Amino acid sequence: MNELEIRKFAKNLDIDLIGFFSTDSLVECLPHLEKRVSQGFFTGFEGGTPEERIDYHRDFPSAKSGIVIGINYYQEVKKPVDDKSRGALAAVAWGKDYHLVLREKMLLLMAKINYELTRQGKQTVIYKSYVDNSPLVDRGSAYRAGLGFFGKNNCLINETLGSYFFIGQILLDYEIDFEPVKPIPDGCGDCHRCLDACPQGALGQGFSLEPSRCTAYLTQKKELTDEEESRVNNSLYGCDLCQQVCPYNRDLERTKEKDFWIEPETAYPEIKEIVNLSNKGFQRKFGKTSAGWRGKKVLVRNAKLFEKNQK
Ligand code: B12
Repeated sequence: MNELEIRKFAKNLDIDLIGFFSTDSLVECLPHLEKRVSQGFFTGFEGGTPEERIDYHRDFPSAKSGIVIGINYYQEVKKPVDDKSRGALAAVAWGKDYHLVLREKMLLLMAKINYELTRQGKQTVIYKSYVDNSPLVDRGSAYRAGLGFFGKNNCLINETLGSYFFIGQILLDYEIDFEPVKPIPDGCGDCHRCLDACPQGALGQGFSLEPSRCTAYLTQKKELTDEEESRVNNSLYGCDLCQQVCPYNRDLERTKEKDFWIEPETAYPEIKEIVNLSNKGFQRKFGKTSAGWRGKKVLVRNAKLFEKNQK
């Protein structure tokens, strides 16, 4: 099967970006991964050593090629103007958990591919799909497949979708017929808006991220030092500051994925409501979002820090 056929299937499934990659080790990312380890800039969420992270065959020894998808999650949601004290959930946590949304897209895509192969009297393909749930470097695979370039804010940036897209990858026991692309070189030039916008300077000189200064990380970290507590800002979960100022994120189209659509009152919840969340209330409000994975305790802690940091 060739890439054109697969691209058509993807379009019918409202998959915004798709690319293909060889499963040779992701050596182009190795120096960057090693540098992060030597600087102590890892979060514990990544899993695996740099060598393990670039090896597609570690988890799937018979992998012969890969597909990577990108799903737009951009929408403009303004903070409600009222007399309530409200915190912010980053867009990563708006609507249904993206892990579930992307896994379903990949499942449907693979079902279509296998249906088509069966129709042609060919053998079906064995595969494994991943979204943020393995040591594999999702941005690295998407970069190799030409979905975007690495920005100074660390995000993978696409010329059309900016950086507000999630990444999912599929390893297949099958050789897809595709034309390898040349990865896109730097697109940031002299721009340093994201470096200036980060209140704690977590991005340094760019293409790097110091977790203990990154609000997105701190809102997910279980134990915080006093200094880290003061850096949580008004975020209840995640942080979008370094994306919001990026020129590639201007005038973007709203995501077609209705499961991500959200009301302003939900995107910017009342702090009082979070502080007083019951277990049931937490499950109802956050159980199906990506902000649910660290549990109620962390979210309530962030709401309390919001109150403390306001004083
Ligand atoms: C750990 C993690 C985090 C950590 C650390 C983030 C970081 N920058 O390292 C924390 C909790 C802070 C975090 C925050 C966010 N995350 Co996160 N995170 C991950 C995770 C699990 C691993 C990332 C990782 O390996 N980091 C370590 C560094 C070494 O790797 P990297 O960020 O991919 O960076 C590469 C570049 O720096 C690269 N590089 C730099 N320059 C150059 C130049 C060249 C030529 C090359 C080849 C490579 C290169 O080298 C690195 C290795 O490839 C991935 C899922 C996955 N399994 O891949 C999601 C992932 C990266 N996160 C994602 C998202 C959406 C976010 C947030 C926007 C969420 C939010 N609003 O809070 C923020 C963005 C923060 C930021 N500015 O990066 C998306 C990114 C989508 C995109 N378009 O870029 C991912 C891919 C999840 C997904 N499957 O969609 N995240």
